[in-house]
Amino acid sequence: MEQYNFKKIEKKRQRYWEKNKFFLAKDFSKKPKYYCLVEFPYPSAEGLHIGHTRSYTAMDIISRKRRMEGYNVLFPMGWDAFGLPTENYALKTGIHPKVATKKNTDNFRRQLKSLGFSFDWNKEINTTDPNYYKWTQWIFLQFFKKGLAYKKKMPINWCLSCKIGLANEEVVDGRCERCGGPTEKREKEQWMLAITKYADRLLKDLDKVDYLEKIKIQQQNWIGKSEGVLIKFQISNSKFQVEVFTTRPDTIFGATYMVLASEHTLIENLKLKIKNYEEVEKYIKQAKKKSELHRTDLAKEKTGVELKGIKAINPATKKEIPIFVADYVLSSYGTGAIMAVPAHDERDFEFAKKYNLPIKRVIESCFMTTVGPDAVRKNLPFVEREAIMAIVKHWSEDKYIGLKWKKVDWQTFITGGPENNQTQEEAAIAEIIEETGYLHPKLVKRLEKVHSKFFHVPKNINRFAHFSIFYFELQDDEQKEIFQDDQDIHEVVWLSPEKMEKFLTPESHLFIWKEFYKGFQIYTGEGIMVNSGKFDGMDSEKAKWEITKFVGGKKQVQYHLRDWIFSRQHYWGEPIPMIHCEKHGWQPVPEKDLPIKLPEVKKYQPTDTGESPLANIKNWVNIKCPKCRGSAKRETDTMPNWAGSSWYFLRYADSKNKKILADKKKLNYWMPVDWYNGGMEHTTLHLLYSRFWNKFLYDIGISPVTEPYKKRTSQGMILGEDGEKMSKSRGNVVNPDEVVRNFGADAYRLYQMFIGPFDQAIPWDSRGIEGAKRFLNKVWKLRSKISLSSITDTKGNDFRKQNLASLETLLHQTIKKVSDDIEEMKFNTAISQLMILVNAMEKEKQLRVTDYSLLINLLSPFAPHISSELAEKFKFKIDKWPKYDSQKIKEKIFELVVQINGKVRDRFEVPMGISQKEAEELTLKRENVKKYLGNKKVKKVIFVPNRLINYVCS
Ligand code: ANZ
Repeated sequence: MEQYNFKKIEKKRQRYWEKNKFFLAKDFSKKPKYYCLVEFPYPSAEGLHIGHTRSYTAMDIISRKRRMEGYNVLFPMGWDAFGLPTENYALKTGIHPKVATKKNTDNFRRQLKSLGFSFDWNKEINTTDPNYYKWTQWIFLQFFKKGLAYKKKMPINWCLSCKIGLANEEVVDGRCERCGGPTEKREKEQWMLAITKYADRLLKDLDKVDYLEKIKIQQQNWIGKSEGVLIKFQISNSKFQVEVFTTRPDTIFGATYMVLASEHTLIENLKLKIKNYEEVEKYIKQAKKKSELHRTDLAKEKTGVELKGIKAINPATKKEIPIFVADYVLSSYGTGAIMAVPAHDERDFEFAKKYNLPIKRVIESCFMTTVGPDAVRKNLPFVEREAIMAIVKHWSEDKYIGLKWKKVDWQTFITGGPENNQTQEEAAIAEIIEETGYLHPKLVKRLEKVHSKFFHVPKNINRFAHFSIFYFELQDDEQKEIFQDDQDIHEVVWLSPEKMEKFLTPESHLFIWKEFYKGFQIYTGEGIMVNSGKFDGMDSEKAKWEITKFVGGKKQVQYHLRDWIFSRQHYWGEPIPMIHCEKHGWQPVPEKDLPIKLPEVKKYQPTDTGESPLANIKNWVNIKCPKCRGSAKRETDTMPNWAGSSWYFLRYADSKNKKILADKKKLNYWMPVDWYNGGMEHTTLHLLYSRFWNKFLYDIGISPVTEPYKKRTSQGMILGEDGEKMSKSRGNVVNPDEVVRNFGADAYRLYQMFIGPFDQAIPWDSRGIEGAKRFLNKVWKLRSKISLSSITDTKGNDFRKQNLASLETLLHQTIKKVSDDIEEMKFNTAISQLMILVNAMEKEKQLRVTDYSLLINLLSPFAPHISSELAEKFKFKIDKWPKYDSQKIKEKIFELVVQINGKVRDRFEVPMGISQKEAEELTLKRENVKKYLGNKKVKKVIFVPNRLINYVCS
């Protein structure tokens, strides 16, 4: 039989779609609008990557489904075409980036079309087109006018081989992300965009959008809102003060030293007083070479140098403390200086251990149980109590007593509470004797107090216990008998230190054990104040603000997000439309002069001073000041890669407009984007930058919405067959063109969606694509079974009654599953369900054309070419998404209850409507029924159709 000829058919269908303008998004329509967006690609010379097409196929499926559901869909495509590889290519070959870009975009467009994506090509945009970047420049001018674009000297990462400034995220392990060459820090005047002014709104408005939870969390972390306080520390015998930013003012009594970032001005200011300045200077030079990520990495060994000759005064204890310079403190965060509290901060702890600095506990730990039988009950108040805990050692071995509770899943030390006039020590001894019978414990040591909040199961209360902790050694093995009551509650076990660590269930007991056996344990949580003067005994959360007042600190909200360095010393980027006049400083290019086009250059090499190659074109650079007409110079820096993609979703609404960024009415109609899918690697930068630009454009009345994307999802990566990231150097890249040539676009699309869960990284498997092709051939072959007219076979029987599990149920189940799965991006399970349906259809002798058309409609978003061809052949349409009938979904089976003398002995599923005879036949084969009937004589059988069967026996 004829095989599905994808080569012929796919081309034919693509021509048909194009001719009939099927994917045109109409501005304004009676239909509801739906805006589907995928990240537009950087048109590299290598052509389309398989990673691109995973996202595009997914959103093409959504777009096609939405059209069938009656939406007016906008699904656009364009080119994010500024970027370093094209510039590097120009450097090597002398070919103008414009020429290379044209060639690459033509290739990308051809590839995308060959895959049958339903993009509306009328909306195509290109960020390197002056008609487009005119508006990128215009937006920059608006930022400048509102004071949100400013110039600042910044330490930037400098790539020694590309000779260009890099953003932090473009430096990986101290090397340039693009060329892999070494980088160093340099100070340079840069244009900055004040994204931090929008930090709070960017954070808060995450509540308004439907993003995958992991995406929201990444955005929150990147913004990194931190509420703390600023506190000033006086430098002894000097007029200088150093201000620190801390989120834990409650720990200030434990601040035993202070650390400055290498760039801190105090070092320069007190140069003459610092006795070991040379050593300090050497250290600072080294630190500059390290990236921020490297410097703040918890696992990296801490280094630093003390500033000998100067001291700071802790404003709480009034004591002098040493000052260090260390690279784990960053100049770009907070104030670039910290008070170090080694007892309660991990990095400070590491540092203090290494340099032998005092570690002073000022917060007693407090543990709250949140899971398990002793989890604190939310609605109950706490009953506070002084309590004791005892660690008891064996009289001759290195073993310790643990209590294994019998009624609850608890494994603890000996605990209890002082009664009447008992001292804590007496109480501890009494508990030991009571609970273990051992008569001669000797107190060896008292440990630090620990507090614990838990639900006391036996007493049925929320307990807030303040444990005094004692360490005893048994003098001998003399033991009295333990009361039965105590024996019923718990069992006494002897444990080696290793076993003890695994044995203890409450976190607080484990903490105590580690502190006892391994030494000082750092504690970073909230707790009860200690060693803090008048604040002792206070809850640390409350003490935060009391202490802030006490030391004259002030509240401060800090963000990890930094302002965006917006200058690059490239050629192939949008020129920044600014003019510098000696008299009038930075002046914006008049809007009527936009776009400032990229001039032709002879050499794409950056200048030796690190300026962009534009700096060499004197007749372009030299210009009149727009204010005084005096001589002035153009800015020669260009914008970063991220500029054009920060607002492209708006331009799609009106991509050809020459007068304004986009027509207001069209923006009102299309915005916001209803569903945006893209890579997780763009979650923190592109997503945040574009949300920021949109908010700004909203503020100045351009964008109609405060949030550009209603919904954001993300795909996993497709790896090479070897399970590694696809890369040219590994030789594991799958070329989409080749796959389309050998298997067809439909098989490619189908396989890509079937390969595994959409959000997970999955290796490509060339056998898998064969399977996809076979499946499509099966669908194609089903044609021979189609009966166009009747549902009866030649003998006049309704052939659909031939199978009990009727196709109808499966069809409706499939409609439901495929519909739901597409919405949840579970494309792989949707396809599995289609496969089940096709297998069932293969077993039928004949198929109704209406049933076949349902299958093809459901398949059409995944494999649109074959579906469209079959629809034409059998004269049905692909224009309505199938609906299921919830009645028909229900399996036509029920659970038959089997009773013997009125007692339920079995239940199992049988087809609806079976007769008593059929039910008896089936039940008598069942093991349970056989067992309970045994040799009994059945006197009577009661059968309730579609419910139960009861054997009445003698
Ligand atoms: C004392 C302290 C005690 C701190 C303690 C923490 C725990 P987030 O939450 O990220 O804002 N810090 C402040 N500025 C810093 C800088 N420039 N470089 C490195 N570390 C810096 O973190 C705030 C905490 O990070 C601050 O609170 C400070 O250490 C440290 F038990 O102050 B903390």
